[in-house]
Order: sequence, then structure tokens, then C-alpha cells
Amino acid sequence: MRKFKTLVTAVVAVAMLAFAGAASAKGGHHDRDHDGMPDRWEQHHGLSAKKANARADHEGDGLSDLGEYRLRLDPQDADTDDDGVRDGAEDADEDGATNAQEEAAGTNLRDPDSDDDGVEDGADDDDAGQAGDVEDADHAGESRGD
Ligand SMILES: [Ca+2]
Ligand SMILES: [Ca+2]
Ligand SMILES: [Ca+2]
Ligand SMILES: [Ca+2]
Repeated sequence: MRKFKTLVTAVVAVAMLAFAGAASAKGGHHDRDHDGMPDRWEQHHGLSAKKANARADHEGDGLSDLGEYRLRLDPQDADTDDDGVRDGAEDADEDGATNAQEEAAGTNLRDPDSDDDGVEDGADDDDAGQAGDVEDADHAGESRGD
């Protein structure tokens, strides 16, 4: 009977290993806390890979840690490229809306025209409400697919 128990334990262990292997191979990279930022990147930048912290803004530059990952910036450096403009105030895709404004609006930091309506995000409704915004009619009754 003891032998049987040992055998069962071994089989269960092998099955668990196989499952873990399949799970980790699936995503292409490990993201244990499922916050969109791979473990390796989080660890490299001193962030927790075990706690979902995508919305955290580590150095307080106005751009979330997830936004920093998406733009390949340093979440520990408020001005990654040292040009005097904080990461949140930069406009990575040059669409007239800053990175921080795009995060607040839920638009794509790397796409100048997130909803593909021909109007750049900076001039679009949901962004900064900047002058020259004439897109109201266009968006009436339209649900944005975020
Ligand atoms: Ca993660
Ligand atoms: Ca930040
Ligand atoms: Ca900068
Ligand atoms: Ca954009």
C-alpha cells in the first residue's frame, strides 16, 4: 500500500510539472501577476512581479508602470531620456496628447489615431479637450471599443 501511495504522489507531481510547463509556455513570457508587465521586466526595474501593479506610478512622473513598459521607458526614472520633460508629459506618438492624457483617456500611447477615425488622439473628444476639437458629431452615439 505504501508503494501505491508513493506511485500516486509521483504521478501527481509529474502531472503538475507538465501543467506548469504548458502554462508558462503559453504566454511566451512569464507574467505571474497578470498585470501586462513580464516578470523579467518588473524584476529588472525593481517592481514586484508577484503583485499586479500596472496602475502604480513608481516615480510619480504621471505615467503608470504599465505605460512605461509599453513605451520601453524606465519606471524608476521620471525623465527617462533626460530632456527635461517628464515621461508623463512626453507625447510618444506625437498626436498632440501627452502620455498621461492618453492613459487617462484610455487611448493608445503608441498610436496617433487610436480609434482610426482619421482624427489624431490629441484632437479627438476624449483626450485633452483641446482647442480645435470639432469631433462631437462624429462621436455621437458611438461606443468606443476600449
Ligand atoms: Ca507582471
Ligand atoms: Ca511612472
Ligand atoms: Ca523626457
Ligand atoms: Ca495616441
